[in-house]
Amino acid sequence: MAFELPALPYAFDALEPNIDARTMEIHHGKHHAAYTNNLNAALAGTEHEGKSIESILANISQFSPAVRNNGGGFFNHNLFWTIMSPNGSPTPAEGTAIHAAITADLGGFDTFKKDFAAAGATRFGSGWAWLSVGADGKLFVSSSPNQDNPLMDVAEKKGTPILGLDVWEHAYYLNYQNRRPDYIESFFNVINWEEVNRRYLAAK
Ligand code: MN3
Repeated sequence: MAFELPALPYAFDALEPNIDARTMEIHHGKHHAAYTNNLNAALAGTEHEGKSIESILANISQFSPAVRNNGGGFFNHNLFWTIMSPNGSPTPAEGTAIHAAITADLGGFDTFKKDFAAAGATRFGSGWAWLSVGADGKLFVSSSPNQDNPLMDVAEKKGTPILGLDVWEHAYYLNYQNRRPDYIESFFNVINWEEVNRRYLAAK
């Protein structure tokens, strides 16, 4: 079974004005599609064909750069589309598990937002900012280069990512040009905290 590009769960223009329709169309239809196709091509005819993406990422040090880059790209964008929503909100609802965990593990929402934004803004070149659940069950913020992520055995900080932000220029350059911090600020308007909370509970 080859990996398939998932449909976007909303229209290309649904996240306007925070993320513009043209960026979403190219990002999903070209970039994510290419990662998916290239991952399938890299696995075709090998013993790893048919394995889950999670099991491949957990042992990524044993794979080729093509599988690392495209497998990461496939997984990361699958996550990215689901944790955004046109009905998103800047903060998680009080009373939710993720709200309580951000307070308990990360010193409160404002500290989390500052640390997460800094992780994205200071990632040199291309990469991702992450909010993840560690093996100890606690939340942590990190960033990774290229299409790496915290599920990979090569990650500096390993865990289950529940929120990710793509800070590659292809994710924001049409609308924000070099203003990555403005893109990061706008991202906080469209976070689907219900989905992040669901992923948090599943990862625990
Ligand atoms: Mn991308």
